[in-house]
Parts: sequence; C-alpha cells; structure tokens
Amino acid sequence: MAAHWMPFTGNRQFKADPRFIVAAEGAYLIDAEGRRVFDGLSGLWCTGLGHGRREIVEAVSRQVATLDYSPAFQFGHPLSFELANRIVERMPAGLNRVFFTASGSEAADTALKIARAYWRARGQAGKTRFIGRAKGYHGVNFGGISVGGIAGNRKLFGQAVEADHLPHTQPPAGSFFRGQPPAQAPYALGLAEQLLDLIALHDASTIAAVIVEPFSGSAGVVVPPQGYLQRLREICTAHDILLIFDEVITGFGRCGAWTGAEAFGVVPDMINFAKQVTNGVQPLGGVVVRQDIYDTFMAAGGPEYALELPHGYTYSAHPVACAAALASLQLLQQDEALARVRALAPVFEAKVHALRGISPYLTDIRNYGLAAGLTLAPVPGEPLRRPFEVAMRMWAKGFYVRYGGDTVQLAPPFISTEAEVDRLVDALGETLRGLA
Ligand code: PXG
Ligand code: PLP
Repeated sequence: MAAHWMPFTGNRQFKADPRFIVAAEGAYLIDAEGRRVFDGLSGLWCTGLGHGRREIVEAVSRQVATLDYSPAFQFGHPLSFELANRIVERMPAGLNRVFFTASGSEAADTALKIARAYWRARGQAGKTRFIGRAKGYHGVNFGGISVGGIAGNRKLFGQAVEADHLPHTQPPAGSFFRGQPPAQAPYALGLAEQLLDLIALHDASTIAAVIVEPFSGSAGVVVPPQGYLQRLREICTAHDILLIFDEVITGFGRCGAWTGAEAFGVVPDMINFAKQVTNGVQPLGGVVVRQDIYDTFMAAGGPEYALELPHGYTYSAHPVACAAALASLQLLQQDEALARVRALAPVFEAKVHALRGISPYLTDIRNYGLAAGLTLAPVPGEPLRRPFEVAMRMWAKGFYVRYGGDTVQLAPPFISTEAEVDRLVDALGETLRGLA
C-alpha cells in the first residue's frame, strides 16, 4: 500500500487501519468484508441516483466501445453538443453556453480565467482581482485555493492569484437554524454589504468577479441568510463585477432544484458544475456562462480559424463522461429526483434537528435540501479529532459519513427511503451520545 499517496487522507492512519470499498449498489457501499454500508454522503456529494444504475452503466459501456476518446481540441464529437443543450435547458434563462472540464477544480480555474479575459476583451484589463469568501471551497488548483477560504487548504502553498475574501456566513454556535437563516438574525445584518467595503478598498475597476457557493458544502453546509445572495447580485450588477456561483455540490438536485440559483432565486453570470452531473460515474465538470460573455469572445476572436479562448483540457468533454452525463440527466428526470429531494428534505430536516441536545459537544446543526452539517466542539488542542472519531464509529456501525474540520456532513442519496434516513440519523445520535 506504500506507493499510493492518497488525496485528502491521513495516509498513515489509513494504511495502518484501511477501509476498503470494493463494490457499491444503490444507496450502499460494500466493503472488503462484504458489509453493506449506507452511503451517507452520496460518495463525495456526487452519487445521488445511487450506485450501479443500469442506464448509466449501459450508456458508458456502449460509448467506450464506440468512441473511447476523441481529441478535445479542433475536432468534435456529437455527444458534447447534445449534452451542452441538455445542461442549458436546466440552467436559469440566459446562461446558455457551456465550457467543459473534467472536474470542479478545473471548473473553478476556468471560470476565473474567463472572467479576467472577458474584461480584457472589453478593454478593462485592470479588472483582475477576485473576491471569494471565508470558508469557501473551490477545489484545489491555484486559482481555486486563492479564492477559497479554508485555511488548511491554503497555508502550505503560498499566495497564488490576487484575491480578497468576504466574511463567511456561518451563524454563531448554538444557532441551530433550520434551512435558510432569517435575514433579521443579528449575525446576518450587513453581511452582504461587506462587499461594498471590499469594493471601496480595491475599487471596482480592479475587480473581475465574485465567486461563492450558493451554500458552502465542504465547510459543513453553511447556508447564507435570506436576501444575502440577492444583495450580492445587486452589488455586482451595480459595480460591473461578474458573479460566479460554484454549484459543484448544489447543482443537479441536491437543493431540490436543478441549481442553487433556482432554489435561492438569484441568477449569477456563470455557474460551475461537476459531481452529480454524471452521478459520479465519470469525471466531468464545466462552466455555464451568459451568452453575451461568449459573444464577447467571439467578437474579439480575430479571423474565424483563430481560437477565441486559449484554454481547455485533454479530457474536456470526454466522450465517455458525456455519455454518463446524458444518461444521468435523463435519470434525474425519469426518477423525478428533484421532487423526491423536495419531499424528503423536510423529513430529513426534522430528523437531523432532533439531534439537538443529544451531546454537549454538538454545538450547531445546519441543513438545506438533502444536506446537513453538524459542528462539534473541539477536544482541546485537537480540533480535528472528534469528527474523525464520529466518522470511524459510524463506519463501524455500517454508515459512511464525511468529516472535515470541526464538522460532520450528511448528504444521503436522493433515492434514500425515509427508513434509511431514520437509521442514518439514529446511528449518528447514538454515536454522538457515546462521545467522551
Ligand atoms: N467547488 C466546489 C463548491 C466543491 O464542493 C470543487 C469545487 C472541486 O471539485 P473537484 O471535482 O475538483 O473535487 C468542489 C468539490 C467534502 C468534499 O466532503 C467536497 C468536495 C470534494 C471532495 C470532498 O467536503 N467538493
Ligand atoms: N502537462 C503536460 C506536459 C502536458 O502535455 C499536458 C497536456 O497535454 C498537461 C500537463 C495538461 O493535461 P490535461 O490536459 O489533462 O489537463
């Protein structure tokens, strides 16, 4: 096991006490001992339709046998064009041009590069700065970590791209808000207005874009208060700053809508997606932009044979990934997955919030759609320990949940039954009660 340097993993601990997953079926992972473990985070927020869906497996098998790879640059294959149309149908009106990547991290860097190049094409080359948000996660590439706001993901790597950050939107410990916190909550007052302070500091003439997640997933399901995203939209519009929603987690069903933009009723200028678009079966991500952004590049592109955007990945719109995405989008529709999420979300919310008071260490619970984050008070000097211990005990009980920072996260598959959600949350309650 020595050769594989595992991502975002305590390698020494894992290699001393490995947890192997060898198969998966529906809402369950199957471990090396043949145990069926409930998939309480839908893989890494990406397998909402459940594992091993026949339609996706068949689409991928057919495609890999027909066209296993097609050069991504200067030649095309039909599936990417069809997929772009199917994606655009599900986006807010006006966002209708899709640039494909292979991951959410690549989508983040792509969106930032498009933003800078867009202003340059419009004669405003000084607009290069980005505004992210504390606790934000935009993947691990240099652009993404620059706008990201999770300290642990940044501190080893030095400064990369010029960026400043809005304050995070996490309510104080003990808030236990259900769903979107109210606009009148004391911590919420003036939160979005802080963007005006950053504009006053840097001047809008130096700012290319603001990038935020509609709700932050990785930071532990941090949902912005009511009116917050609307206010960011107003300020960006008034100051000619692009607004990018990173919907890598919130897109394609998790919110009970096609996008967080739709769920929260705010239309950004660009939307990043990945993960659930293929149900996790193949790596695929992308950026959806407003048509006039695309048109700006076309108009500035010089002779027709010249490329308008010198950017792209070997695996942009990989044909097998496109086949997986087309089948997944079809299944999200056929399963009525969004309606299912909307129906299950209140049950999930009630159940998760019933954990309040179960342990003195459980200091907050947050939720939206089929996602929840629980904050645990740190063991003195070992802030990461308690969530890790909870996740390990849950694994031993037959439930996979995610831990990160001081939080434990839940994002059950869209296909979960109420009984499965009950068992997941009951097991978590039992585990929290047993915490020393
Ligand atoms: N943006 C957002 C909003 C994300 O949540 C990325 C970009 C990066 O995507 P890729 O495909 O490059 O990983 C993400 C990914 C977790 C967790 O449980 C979250 C992510 C990935 C893995 C784990 O916190 N988010
Ligand atoms: N590094 C080298 C040496 C390459 O040749 C390429 C692509 O051709 C890359 C990195 C980028 O790889 P990808 O397109 O998969 O992001």
